[in-house]
Amino acid sequence: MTLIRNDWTREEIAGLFDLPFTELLFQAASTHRENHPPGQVQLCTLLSIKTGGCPEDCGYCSQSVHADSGVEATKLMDVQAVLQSAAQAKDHGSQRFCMGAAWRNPKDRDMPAIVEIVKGVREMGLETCMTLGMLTPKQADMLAEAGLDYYNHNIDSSPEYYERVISTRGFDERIETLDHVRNAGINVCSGGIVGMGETREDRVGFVHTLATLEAHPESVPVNALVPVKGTVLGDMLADTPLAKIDDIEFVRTVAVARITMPMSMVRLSAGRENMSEATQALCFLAGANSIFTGDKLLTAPNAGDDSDGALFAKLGLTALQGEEPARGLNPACNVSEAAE
Ligand code: SAM
Ligand code: DTB
Ligand code: SF4
Repeated sequence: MTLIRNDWTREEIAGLFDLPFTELLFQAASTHRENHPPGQVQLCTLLSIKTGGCPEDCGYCSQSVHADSGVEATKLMDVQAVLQSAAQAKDHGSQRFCMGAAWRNPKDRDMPAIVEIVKGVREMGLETCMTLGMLTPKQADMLAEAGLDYYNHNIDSSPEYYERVISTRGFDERIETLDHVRNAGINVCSGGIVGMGETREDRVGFVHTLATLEAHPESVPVNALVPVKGTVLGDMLADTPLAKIDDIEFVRTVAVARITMPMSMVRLSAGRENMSEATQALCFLAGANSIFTGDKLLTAPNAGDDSDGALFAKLGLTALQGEEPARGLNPACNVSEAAE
């Protein structure tokens, strides 16, 4: 097993990004093989359980009230309707069911329904993941008690670039919620978005933040910005197409995440719809071992089961089976425990 470190310096991470591409990929693929079954990719399904009308001003998001994206606001879905969707996801071969709500934070009055959903989805034998915005320690404890396996809360970018994309909350508040999730004993899912107009240095700072957390997130989603018309970043990208992230630079980010966080599941998340098969194949080689399946993410279209099935067949990839650590901290991601 590879040594787990959380003392990476920015210089070291910048050095990885700077490696000749084939050397970087070789290192990332080697790290991947040492720690994960190569050729197996975890399938996750996303469901938006509360869409739109979010008071936050994240410049990339179609669900912000500050965006003019045409996404309609809905109330929190009925528990039974969520469970029905989860059952479908399971039938389609998903291992993990991820539920997202367009909230700054859940209100205490929402928690009983959320708890019921977590319990119901878990009873079906699916891993559960939720992303509901900022949590109080008490809310994190309630989710833990309900049996939530993962909580997704992205840091999105470097601390410096974060404040250029979002003004209604700070980077430190993101880290605070991650602490509450960790302290409650829920596995942490945290990553970000590449292609928001950030620099290479910001991508270094983004990976550096995650790789120097006391324990690495068990899941690290790497999203490519899905440019949505009516959002600040979607419109910026439409006006300046050259700002679109270069495919090779995207693959480099995946590779550096894999090398610095060897045990984590690195998820090739949003943006696959606009990615060639060859770029996705390079991401799998670079150590991505999880994807979202189905034809929809939260509000944006996704590649869809048919094209994913064809891609997996072409690449000889199979769905990850078998047990991941069911619940609680993955000791392998924890620097102090891994060193023992
Ligand atoms: N409201 C909660 C929050 O912000 O934590 C949960 C939902 S939010 C939609 C979950 C994540 O989706 C964001 O943190 C962001 O990383 C990602 N995301 C949202 N819009 C995106 C887009 N247009 N392209 C890529 N990723 C996006
Ligand atoms: C994550 O990092 N990516 C997913 C999940 N966590 C919740 C969300 C992607 C959202 C893409 C844009 C949309 O569907 O609106
Ligand atoms: Fe709201 Fe989350 Fe979208 Fe930000 S990313 S506007 S917090 S739903």
